[in-house]
Amino acid sequence: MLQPNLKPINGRRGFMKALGTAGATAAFVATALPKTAQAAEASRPDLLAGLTGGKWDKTVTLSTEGPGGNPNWKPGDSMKFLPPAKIPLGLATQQLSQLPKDKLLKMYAQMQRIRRWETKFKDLFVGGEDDLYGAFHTYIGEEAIAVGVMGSLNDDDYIASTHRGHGHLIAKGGDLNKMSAEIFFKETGYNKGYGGSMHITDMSKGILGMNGIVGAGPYLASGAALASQVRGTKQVAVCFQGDGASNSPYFFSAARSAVNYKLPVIYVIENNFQMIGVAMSTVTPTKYVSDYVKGLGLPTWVVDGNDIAAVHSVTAEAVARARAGEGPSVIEAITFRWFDHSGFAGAKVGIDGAAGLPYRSNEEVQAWMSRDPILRFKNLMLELSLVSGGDLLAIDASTQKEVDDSIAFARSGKSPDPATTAFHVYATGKVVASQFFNRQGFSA
Ligand SMILES: Cc1ncc(C[n+]2csc(CCOP(=O)(O)OP(=O)(O)O)c2C)c(N)n1
Repeated sequence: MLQPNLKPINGRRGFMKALGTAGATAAFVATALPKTAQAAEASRPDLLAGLTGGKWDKTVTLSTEGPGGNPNWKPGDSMKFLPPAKIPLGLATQQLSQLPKDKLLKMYAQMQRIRRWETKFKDLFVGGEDDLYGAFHTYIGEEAIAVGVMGSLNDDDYIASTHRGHGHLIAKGGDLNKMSAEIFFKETGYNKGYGGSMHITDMSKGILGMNGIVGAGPYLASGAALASQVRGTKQVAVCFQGDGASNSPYFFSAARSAVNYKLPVIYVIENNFQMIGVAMSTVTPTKYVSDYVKGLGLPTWVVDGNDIAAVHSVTAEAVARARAGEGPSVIEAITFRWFDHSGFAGAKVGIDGAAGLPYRSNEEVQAWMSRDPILRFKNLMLELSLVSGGDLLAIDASTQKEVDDSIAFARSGKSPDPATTAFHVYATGKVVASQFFNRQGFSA
């Protein structure tokens, strides 16, 4: 379990000052962040070399502020928090090390797919060679949460995703070709080129959809959990939700009903400290976001979201409870996103992390990047001799090829015919009703 070193935190004043002095143009300041991207594996060890005894061996001041509500905090103070450089050995790593090797490699591959697919799109958006447009919220830096959670789910379990959902989709088995084609708005895409990043859905894989409505997920996942309970299928539903979404009243009311009905649902709060450019602690009166629902009497766990072993382990416990009919639980995973909220301000081709954003410092971004969830997982597996370096390199190459192939697939697709604009938008009442009644064993 993660026990951050809670210290008094910055108030609104410090945050507004940061906003005011940095200004929007600072988003494009030349970056001092490590040159990684395709050469990631080569350059990251250099970054990490400074971790032992170097300046990153201590916590850094977060301009975006950590979990709030500490009774000791005074406006203007700052809070220091950073997870350890290495995944700590303990129960969670023991459990992880007992997984079959092919499962560990699959989890690593899923993390690489997320990282490399989004990095590819970052380079394409920033490079400007393609006619790419629309929102694109990166998940890079948060991969251990989606993959750790999915590692404890079955294929037919449900997930409700968010606007920042590429990682959830990929971890649940989303098709990279169809995802890429959708970003290019091609008719070969998941939404036939009419949805873009934020509406990708794949019911065949239990993916209830990415969703641009912040706070909608708790109801969607709770509804799926109710359906599972009614049908007696033992499927579990997971709701991924940001710290911002967890401030929505929908979260509380969904969790309350889930407790009442003992629904098999798990709310996974991805606490990356930021809601667009607003510091989480400026609107969160409690120490952790998950504290909001503690009074309902359901389990709430806080874990290091960059530690795949911790996420996987706690999810396994939550899933076991849910399948046993013991009801819902909440996992709050502490993490950080490497890029801007949406789009690529401060990002460059071939470089990881966005620099010069007005609401957080480069130092902070770099410190979090040195806690790269993929590198930590990789180092753990090598340290425990669970896999070989060759296994991992082969996955790096094959996932990169999948990503590149998906871009070629997307480019080769056709844009949708405008005459089809109103297709696939509405279902007739009859179709919907017959689907419902058939499922219930009635005829329409
Ligand atoms: C109902 C609703 N209100 C406001 C927005 C605008 N909006 C988009 S993302 C966002 C912040 C979300 O923050 P969080 O839930 O913490 O997720 P994160 O982006 O940090 O992953 C907001 C307010 C929206 N999309 N939907």
